[in-house]
Amino acid sequence: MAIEWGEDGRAASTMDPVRADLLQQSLRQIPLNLFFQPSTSSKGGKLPVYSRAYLSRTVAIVVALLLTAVTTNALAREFRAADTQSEDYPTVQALRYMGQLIEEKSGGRLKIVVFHSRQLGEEKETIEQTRAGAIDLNRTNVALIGTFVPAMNVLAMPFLFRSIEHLQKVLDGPIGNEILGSFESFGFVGLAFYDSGARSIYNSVRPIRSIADIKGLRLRVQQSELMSDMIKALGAEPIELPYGQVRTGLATKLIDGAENNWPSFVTTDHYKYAGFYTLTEHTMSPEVVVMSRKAWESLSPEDRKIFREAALQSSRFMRERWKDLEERSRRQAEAAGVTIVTDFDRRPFEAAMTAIYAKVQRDPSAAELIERIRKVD
Ligand code: GTR
Repeated sequence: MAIEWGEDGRAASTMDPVRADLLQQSLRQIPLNLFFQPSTSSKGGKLPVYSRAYLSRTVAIVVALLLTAVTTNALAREFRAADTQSEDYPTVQALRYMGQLIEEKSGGRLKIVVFHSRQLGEEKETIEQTRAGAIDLNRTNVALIGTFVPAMNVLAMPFLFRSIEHLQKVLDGPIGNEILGSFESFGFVGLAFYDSGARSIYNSVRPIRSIADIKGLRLRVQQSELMSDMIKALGAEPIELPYGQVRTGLATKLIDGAENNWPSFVTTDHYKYAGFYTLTEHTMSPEVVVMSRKAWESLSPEDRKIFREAALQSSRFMRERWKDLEERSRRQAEAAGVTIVTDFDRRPFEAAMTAIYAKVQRDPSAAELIERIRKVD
């Protein structure tokens, strides 16, 4: 009997439960097959007789199969990673790159399978599943995971970072490390931050040049109380929708607009429905790669090191691709006729955020973190 191998070269028992079951069934069939072994000494209605050599060969095969199954199972492991973005988006590419590094460094024992384009569900659901341990890794935006890990909301605060350089300095330094370290009590392990540029407001109704132009617009926000509060404070009506429903929302006029960075605005086709993009750059909420604590606890200290290093390297990989994509996306939107408003009065936008800060700063640790971030120059 031949061992059944998966497409990726692993024994069937390390694959999904259906395949493992198939292997077990075939193992169970071996002794039964003995009764049908043609034997020269078995004639007429007599019971078959087996040679010692035949029996010991069969036992050896069974033992070898079981050993292969057990050892491969103990060593090789596949981790499921979720990302809402499409296959060619840099976050997905970066996760795949992380997977390659992990596979190489572990000699093929550890692999990552990336489920992009919301294959495992919308972002909020996948975060819940990651916390529960049903998904091993997740690349999410901090605004979404802020509902579960409060320090993440701080990174999504409007007008907190003075520039992308300021943001990067914070994330690459001790504060970034500390924040990544704060995930554990919430069921996650923070591995690395990914770039996401700045988010700006776009809509299909009118160019926004002043805060008055926003009044009354129905603007989609991520499923985040902070983001809803922010849009409300600007005088618009926030509509919380999962990422995958925004395009239809714009096409059917359920919403007038939304807010996002250049690559998301373009790769999702939102730019085809919302022709006015104002460079509000109201938040620079980065992306974060987290692992479920359950998966993390199952790793040896050496394997944890492999994951951490690979995540860090993938974040550099991501950074190299991001700037270029941002620029290309902006040019694509411009070429398609999107009006880009750069001359708008920013101060009233910032002033409108006072109540948001007051609410978040009620938590002393958030207040302290905001202060420390502001002091980084
Ligand atoms: C993108 C981000 C996604 C998702 C999306 C959204 O910039 O990469 O993870 O949060 O925004 O607006 O839902």
